[in-house]
Amino acid sequence: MCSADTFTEKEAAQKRPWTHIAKVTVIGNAEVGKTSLVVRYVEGYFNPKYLMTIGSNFFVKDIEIGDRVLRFQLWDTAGQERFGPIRKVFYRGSKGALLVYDRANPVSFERLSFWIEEIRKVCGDIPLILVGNKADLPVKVAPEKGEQFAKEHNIPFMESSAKTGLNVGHAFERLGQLVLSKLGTSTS
Ligand SMILES: Nc1nc2c(ncn2[C@@H]2O[C@H](COP(=O)(O)OP(=O)(O)OP(=O)(O)O)[C@@H](O)[C@H]2O)c(=O)[nH]1
Ligand SMILES: [Mg+2]
Repeated sequence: MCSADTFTEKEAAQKRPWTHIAKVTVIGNAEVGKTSLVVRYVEGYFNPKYLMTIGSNFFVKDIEIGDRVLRFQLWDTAGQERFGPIRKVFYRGSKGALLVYDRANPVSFERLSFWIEEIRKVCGDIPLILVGNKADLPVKVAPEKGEQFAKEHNIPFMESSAKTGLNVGHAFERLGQLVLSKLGTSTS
């Protein structure tokens, strides 16, 4: 018998670097810093230039949570209005989402309900994390407003900066914890 025949699914699972896998999506208005947050988190740097996302970007990151390793398939979507129809296709199968606004741009905060509705229509009641990004810039949306909104929608909230790195890892890890607790014992 050749060794390929004896390579069972169980053995394959033991060789994997991850124990769980989940698709998560990053959503919010254009220019709030979705791509910057993901790039900071996965690749560890910040680009001050704005390069509009077209459709979506895809990244992979493994995170350790206790004795488990969650493989995050991160879908960074395009916030520009014109990408609405294609965004809904990218949402499919998401187990969680990072909802981002720009603390220096009140319009992006006022649009939060739109984003919640859009993702819930496709993904149902998945865990969300609310992030007020660009904490390094002068504040135009008071943190209390972010806290209040998050409380009303029963989702965790934090302020972040893709530029300085503030709370970037923390936000994704918190999302990972929530996603894992919903996945329960299944691997995906
Ligand atoms: N000062 C500061 N600038 C930021 C921060 N995050 C993002 N930016 C800048 O804001 C601009 C938009 O950032 P992106 O990450 O491209 O925004 P986006 O949400 O992905 O935009 P779309 O792809 O169009 O939906 C860029 O010029 C970034 O460098 C931050 O935390 N602080
Ligand atoms: Mg982008």
